[in-house]
Amino acid sequence: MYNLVKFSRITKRRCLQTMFFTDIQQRNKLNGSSSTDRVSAVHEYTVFFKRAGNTTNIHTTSCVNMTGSNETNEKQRGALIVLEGCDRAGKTTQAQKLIKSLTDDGIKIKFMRFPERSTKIGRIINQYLSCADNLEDHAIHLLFSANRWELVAELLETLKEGTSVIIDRYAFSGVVFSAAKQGMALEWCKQSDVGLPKPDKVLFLNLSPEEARKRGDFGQERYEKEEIQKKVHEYYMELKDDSWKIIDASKNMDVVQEEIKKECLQTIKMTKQTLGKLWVVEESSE
Ligand code: NYM
Ligand code: MG
Repeated sequence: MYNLVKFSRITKRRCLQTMFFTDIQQRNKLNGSSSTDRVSAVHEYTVFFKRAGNTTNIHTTSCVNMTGSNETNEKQRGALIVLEGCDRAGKTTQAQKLIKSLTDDGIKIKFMRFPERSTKIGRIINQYLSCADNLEDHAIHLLFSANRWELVAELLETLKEGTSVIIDRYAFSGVVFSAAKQGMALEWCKQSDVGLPKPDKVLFLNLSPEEARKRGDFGQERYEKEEIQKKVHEYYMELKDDSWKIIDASKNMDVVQEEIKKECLQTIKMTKQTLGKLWVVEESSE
């Protein structure tokens, strides 16, 4: 119960204190004794973690334990790999080839994509993207984010059972496409996705606007315009960190596929048991 908390140090502490407070109140009610105050709850909380020798650890984890503390026979979790890029970079084609090729090699793999248009929220997003409906910029941003959160349980379950997941677009798309709009700050756009499972690897299919233009006209969906794509590209570059690998998507399709597959295999091989949380700052001490 207490090993999954991975917010900021202060949020974690408050959250645990509240859990203790509720537990103690519940216990007192059952015992017929008087209700406790918050100070006593905080005291019990401190004593509990000191006794468990866990005071430092509880404040430093910024990850999800995928196995549970009592299991001796740990099952290796699957890797979480995300494909990102501007529209027309070839993500969907590459993802489909990749899934087939990894499955043929006997690797347990599942494909997911965002937006996932089949859910209730996804249907609203689809209406918005196809310009059949209009929504306020912040509101649609939060719906894109909600569409990821509604599938987190399924994602974690899949990883836990040892299947790797390849996702076509994730929170990075959520941030960059919204931030490209007037009055939408990048930092604000990140907030609703803070704490999502952090990908082990982000493969960014990089294609310049000039190369994208050579691939023919954009589609009819919202955002499929060169000026927007340029801004989207700039914001992507602001988001990238050490977990990103930039792949030159202008190369021949098979060459790109080979590079993507190599990165995936390496990521699957190197995957550690703990899974990070997106944009949660790691705390090193209390
Ligand atoms: N998009 C995608 C967003 O604006 N926010 C998001 O959170 C996500 C996941 O939807 N132009 C945009 C990027 C794309 C569009 O994506 C649909 P696709 O991969 O063409 O279905
Ligand atoms: Mg598209």
